[in-house]
Amino acid sequence: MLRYLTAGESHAKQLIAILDGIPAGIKIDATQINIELARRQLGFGRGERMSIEKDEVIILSGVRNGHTLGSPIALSIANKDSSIDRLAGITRPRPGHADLAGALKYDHHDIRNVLERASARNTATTVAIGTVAKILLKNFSISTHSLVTKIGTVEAKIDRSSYKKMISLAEKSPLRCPDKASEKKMIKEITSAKSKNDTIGGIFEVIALGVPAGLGTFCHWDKRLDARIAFGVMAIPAIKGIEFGLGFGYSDKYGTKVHDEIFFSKQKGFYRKTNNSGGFEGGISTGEPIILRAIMKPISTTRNPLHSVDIKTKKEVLATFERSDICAVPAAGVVAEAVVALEVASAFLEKFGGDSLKESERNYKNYLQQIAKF
Ligand code: EPS
Repeated sequence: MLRYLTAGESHAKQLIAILDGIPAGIKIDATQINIELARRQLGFGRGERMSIEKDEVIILSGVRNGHTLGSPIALSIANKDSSIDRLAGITRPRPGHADLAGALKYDHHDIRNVLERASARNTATTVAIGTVAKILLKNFSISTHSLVTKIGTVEAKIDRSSYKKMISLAEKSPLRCPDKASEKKMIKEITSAKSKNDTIGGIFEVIALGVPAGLGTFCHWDKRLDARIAFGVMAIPAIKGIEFGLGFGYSDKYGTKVHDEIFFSKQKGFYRKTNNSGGFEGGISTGEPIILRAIMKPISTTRNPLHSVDIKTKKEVLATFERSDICAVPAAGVVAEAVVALEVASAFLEKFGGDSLKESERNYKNYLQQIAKF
């Protein structure tokens, strides 16, 4: 099982993460993590902070001569903007942000003490540890990817005939959108939100390929893998909803029209021709790709501020404007890839053992043989 903790404020010296449970013997280097950190910083609609920071990880422990030791892996990312002690206090909470609820909860009379940790800046650490999970999964040909399917009112028309093509088109797009025509309209949508001093949200999709049947279980609520993934994705700032496969689309269709019928061939073993389940039945992976979509609300820091109340004077005011993004949906997709990798890797290690890579490989190979002979 994987466990992790993160620490760090948006403008503190460092962001820190400790990841426990990664097997010994996995080849790893900082460059791989830095590539993922850079992907998180991209996306049309990001704010000024992204041009200040160039996120780079330092591997502090758990790795020797480029290989994991099986001990906890500690990572740090330095903030170039580490002005936390010089930043002015804030008393005008932003609707939609953690500002007011956090101030009430912690008895903070300066909202800066809340927003510094509530900031989505912390997702850089999620991506860093998620990349370690991705590297582990790569040894077993399992990968996680993301793309943007909707920004504001613009919905992409996605050709789903090839995952490989979809993913490579998304990777080349500034909005992580595989449909060029919609990408243009999405850019317009974001530009228009910006010109109105507003922000805009959207929907991203995460796809996990190569996940074997049998991860997670129906036996306990907290062992259902789809539920664990949903927890992780909902914990990304600004995420308001998630669906797997056909998701909310199940509501208006007959059962006979939506359940993924079962087939068998000598080469493929058991397989499905559809994947409405999004890769899960009974909280267990089916062996089909895991497909989920999540909705990110518009960023709550708006240049055109909303009605609020000063927490000191109790007078009606306009909310504080803090430097922020206009749209961060593509970045949220990259963060969700990391979260899904962490949850899949965790369930994978629970099933196949996780002290050394060789041990997991041996157990995985045996399991695949068991399935092939079933
Ligand atoms: C972010 C860093 C933050 C914001 C944004 C995401 O940096 P700063 O507050 O210095 O501009 O740009 O954070 C939020 C959207 C938020 O709600 O806090 C990052 O690294 O992703």
